[in-house]
Amino acid sequence: MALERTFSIIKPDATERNLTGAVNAVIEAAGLRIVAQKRIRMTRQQAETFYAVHKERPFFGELVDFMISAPVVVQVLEGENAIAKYREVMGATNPANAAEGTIRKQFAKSVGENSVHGSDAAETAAVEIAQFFSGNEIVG
Ligand code: RTP
Ligand code: MG
Repeated sequence: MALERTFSIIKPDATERNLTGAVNAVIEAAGLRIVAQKRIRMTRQQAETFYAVHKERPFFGELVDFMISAPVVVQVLEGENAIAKYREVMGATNPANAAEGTIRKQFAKSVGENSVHGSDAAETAAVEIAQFFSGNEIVG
C-alpha cells in the first residue's frame, strides 16, 4: 500500500476548547504523520469555496458561519491508506453515531460542530491540500 496524503481541519469548536493537542495525539497514535500544519482564520470566501459541494444543502449557511467563527488548524496527514484511515479515526459525522475512541465520539459537540474534517477521496484530498498549502510547506 502506497503512502497517501489527506487534508484535515481541526474545526472552531475544537480550537476554542483548546483541543488541538488532544486531537493531534489521536491522529499520531493512529500512525498518521502531520507533515504540514498551520492555524488560520478562514475567510468567508475560503469556507464557501471549501464546502461548495454542500451549497444547496439547508445547513450550508450555518456551516460557513461556524467555520469562520474562530481559528481553525489546517493540516496535511501522511500515512499508509491515510484517507480511509483518517475517516475511521474521525468517526461518523454525527457524534451520536461515532464509534468509541474516535475523535468525534470523544470531542464533537453536534453533527454541525464536529471537531474535524477529513478528505473523502484522493481527488478531493489533492484539491483541498492545494487550497491551503503550497508544495514547500509540506515536509514529509
Ligand atoms: P467533513 O466534510 O467536514 O469532513 O464531514 P463529513 O464528510 O463527515 O460530512 P459532510 O456530509 O461532508 O458534511 C460536511 C460538514 O457539514 C456539517 N453538517 N451539518 N446540520 C447538519 O445536518 C449537518 N450535516 C453536516 C458538518 O460540520 C459536516 O462535517
Ligand atoms: Mg465531507
